[in-house]
Amino acid sequence: MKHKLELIYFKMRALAEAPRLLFHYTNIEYEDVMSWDYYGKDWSEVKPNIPFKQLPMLIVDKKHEICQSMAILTFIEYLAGINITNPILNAKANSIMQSAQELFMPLNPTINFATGEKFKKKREDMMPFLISRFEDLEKVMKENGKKFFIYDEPRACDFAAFHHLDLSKLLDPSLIKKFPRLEKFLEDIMSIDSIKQYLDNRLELIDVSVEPKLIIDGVPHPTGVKKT
Ligand SMILES: N[C@@H](CCC(=O)N[C@@H](CS)C(=O)NCC(=O)O)C(=O)O
Repeated sequence: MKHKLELIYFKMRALAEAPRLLFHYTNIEYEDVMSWDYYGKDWSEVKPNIPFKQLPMLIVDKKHEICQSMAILTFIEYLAGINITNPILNAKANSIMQSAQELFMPLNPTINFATGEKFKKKREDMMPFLISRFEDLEKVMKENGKKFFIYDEPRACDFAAFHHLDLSKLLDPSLIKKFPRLEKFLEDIMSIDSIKQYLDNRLELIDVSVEPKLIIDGVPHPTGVKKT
């Protein structure tokens, strides 16, 4: 059964990214919609009525509101029929997804919003955590001996990990280079045709650490939750 799928989000490169990657990988049609375009109102007015008061949210058939990016990812896996049915492997995939997701804070807000000295201080403060988590992820990947975290084909957990590892390049491009197996993982994801196509065409994030903006229809817009 084909559903109408609308992914509601803001002007930032953060938690909608893994669902977008998975939609493209699974070739499932969906629409990206900014919160203000969907609701015709400022986020401050919309927020109190959203199930968990944050985005991304996937609206299914104009009826079902699915919040939480990991729930959205799992839903897409089911829709595509690529959900992991082996309970052990599924649990392992979930632990990878959650461990990747924990990189969200403070990595994503720093890349999307921090500037100047604040950016540098946040980068310095988070580095020990990033290094430790990257080490953990690299170790899991080496131990599993597959091309991706679980199988030789990617699943939701891979796209969650990809997003945060890829974003780290905008924080400090030298960090990922210390983890050759993770770098190879990123290359393998990026070389999938549908993913390459998506990455080549996604909204460009510019002026990170200076005055971050997304280029929308050729026009730079400051990142954030407000219509500009
Ligand atoms: N656990 C949630 C976190 C969602 C989240 O932090 N959303 C942020 C943007 S990335 C948000 O809605 N910010 C606006 C607000 O909190 O008012 C998820 O994984 O989806």
